[in-house]
Amino acid sequence: MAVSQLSPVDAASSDVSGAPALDHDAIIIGAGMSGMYQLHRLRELGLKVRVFEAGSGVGGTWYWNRYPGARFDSESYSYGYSFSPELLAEWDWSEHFAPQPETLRYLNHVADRFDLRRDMRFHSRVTAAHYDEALRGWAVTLEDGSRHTARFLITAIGPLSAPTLPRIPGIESFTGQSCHTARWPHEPVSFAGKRVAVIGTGATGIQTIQEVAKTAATLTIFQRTPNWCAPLHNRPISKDEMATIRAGYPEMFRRCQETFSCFLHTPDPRGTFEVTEAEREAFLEELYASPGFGIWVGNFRDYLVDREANAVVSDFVARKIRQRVKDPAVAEKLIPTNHGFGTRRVPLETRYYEVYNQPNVRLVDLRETPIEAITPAGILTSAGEQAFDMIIYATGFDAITGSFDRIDIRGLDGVQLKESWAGGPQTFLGVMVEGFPNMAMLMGPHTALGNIPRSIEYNVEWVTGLVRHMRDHGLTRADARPEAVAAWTEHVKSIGAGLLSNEVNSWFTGYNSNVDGKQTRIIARYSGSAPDYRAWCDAVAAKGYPELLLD
Ligand code: NA7
Repeated sequence: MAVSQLSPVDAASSDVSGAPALDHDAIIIGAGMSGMYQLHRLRELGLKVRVFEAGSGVGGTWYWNRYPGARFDSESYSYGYSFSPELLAEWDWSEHFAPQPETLRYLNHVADRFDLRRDMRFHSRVTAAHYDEALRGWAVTLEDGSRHTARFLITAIGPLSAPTLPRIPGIESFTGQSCHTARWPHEPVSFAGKRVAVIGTGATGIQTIQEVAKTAATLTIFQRTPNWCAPLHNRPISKDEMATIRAGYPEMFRRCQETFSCFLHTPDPRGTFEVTEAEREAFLEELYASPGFGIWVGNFRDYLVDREANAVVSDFVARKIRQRVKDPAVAEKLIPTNHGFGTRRVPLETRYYEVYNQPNVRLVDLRETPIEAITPAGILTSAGEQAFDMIIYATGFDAITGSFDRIDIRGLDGVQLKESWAGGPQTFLGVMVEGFPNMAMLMGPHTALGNIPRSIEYNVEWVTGLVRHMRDHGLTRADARPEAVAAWTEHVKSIGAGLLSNEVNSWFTGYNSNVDGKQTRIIARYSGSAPDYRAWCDAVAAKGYPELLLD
């Protein structure tokens, strides 16, 4: 079927039914990993697609997060696209956990290879997207005021793309250099001879700190809440090893489809107390010595729901921190006390704890001495002022719903998405929202995140399948039925019941101390298994989408 039968993009002013013409079949917001792949798939269907991207290039997360030390915490080869055998055949990863510049190169290579840029517009931040029933489509407004219409609106805006600065008085007054990690300059930044402050000790802060500590004259780390970190154990990939990895791709991607969160690691079938103490200790030692997320997502099957089991794992990691940090008082400050291991995203590190043994590094515990202000010269805590040449804000994101909140998205009757999600997101499969016809979310709230590229590919395939179904049946409007949204939202809630991570303030639970209205925890993610998630979605498609109102 030709494009014009799906939507009247070729018509001068109106289609055969008299409806006003649309500029595009689909508008995708964002040229990160999900937007790139969605563009590719929809173009294969013959659709006219436009991607709007705020940045100057492709890559999304890997475009924006160029801070020092940024890299994969998942095995590189499991974190690329799997859809193209040619792409898999031609791309070599240089490290088991690739650094950001390599990943950005990879995504640029993908954009070149599939000629994606010709349908992308950069420097084009979307400020508003309004559904228009007369169009049976969306009108998208850019920062420059221009307006663009399409049948489908596909958000590929990322769960971690709306950076948040701390709400500290005087933040604008600082006269040195300062930067949020997700807005890092494109030019190289030198720390040599500089007095550097880092605020924030999440996964980003940890990667930044271990890098900056190598060259800064002094590095002062402002920590509000310590996180449980574990060793990354990165190493280069030799040519021979890459050949072996390549030969094993089909098997590896099959494994990713079977594991709980699509990672190469998956929970150990044993319960924490089903083994002897010696076996437990040996297993934890093995995990601590192994690369990647194994210690987090490949640990005993019950430790993320059973408090006692969790305490055992936490105690093991606490002992490691005490062994690695020479000053016992500093070690205690680095050991979390308000949440157990694995209940927040576990930052992976390379000699992070050893940084605190360096003479040029100092830890400031904000629970003891809170920041009172940023001053022109530096940072004022309750213990006094310290001068800096540079302040790095590794203070995280308004996660999962934040990127939606920053666009004025309105559905039927002008209802604003932000308003309708004020009490927490309500979705169908994390993809559709009732009252927002023809809008599909990639990596939206209530989807299975896990190994994100794997989840992206599945999400994109599902959305592509829906668009294909509509094209094949001459349908121009899809909305989620309210009962389907209620049932899915309830399912997401019930599946998260009992998870210790849902009792903790973190981006997993949509908590952000720096954003108004985000100081309550919500169920933001689908926390069941990825195979279960796919089974739900596949069943919907196989039945012909009865949960959607299609016409
Ligand atoms: P995170 O994990 O949300 O970490 C943000 C850090 O910044 C965390 O340590 C926060 O402490 C700290 N923070 C935030 N606001 C403040 C203020 N106002 N004062 C002091 N400290 C503050 O974000 P990341 O960028 O590290 O990681 C996000 C994800 O990106 C990561 O999990 C990966 O999946 C990739 P808090 O814990 O709130 O006390």
